[in-house]
Amino acid sequence: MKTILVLNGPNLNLLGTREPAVYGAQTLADVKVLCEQACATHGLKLDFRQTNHEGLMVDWLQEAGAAQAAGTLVGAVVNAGAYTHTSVALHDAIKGAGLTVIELHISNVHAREAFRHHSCIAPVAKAVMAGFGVAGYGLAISALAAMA
Ligand code: CA2
Repeated sequence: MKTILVLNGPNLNLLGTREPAVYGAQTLADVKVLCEQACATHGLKLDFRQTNHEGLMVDWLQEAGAAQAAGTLVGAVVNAGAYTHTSVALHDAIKGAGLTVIELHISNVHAREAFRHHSCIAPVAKAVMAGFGVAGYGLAISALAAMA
């Protein structure tokens, strides 16, 4: 059974505690359950992670690239949070690892502040999803499953 990595970046541990108008009321634990159900539907295993640390995201992306190359991982759904808009390190990690990534945002970043319109990750992502709320995680997993 192959695995899908769902990787969440900074502040996403706060999901459901503040800004419900932007991010909804569901917690990250709720999102994990949603992802587990989506993976189970497609006969896939889930590896669900969150960190506030950019370097740890780089480490995990490198490991995921190696797992994909070894045939045990389909790819990754990555919500890099604010690092999306700033991190050349994440861009380089995804590119260097040869990892299949779906960039995901809960909110429609293009309907928000201008600084959220640029993504360092989009050029090295297979696809980009934004604005579907947390339901986007399930949609992204289905899209990756179709590539398994
Ligand atoms: O819409 C998304 O998923 C974002 O990736 C979320 C990031 C933001 O910096 C991106 O521009 C768009 C922020 C995640 C912070 O999440 C919070 C949730 C509840 C309370 C506080 C922060």
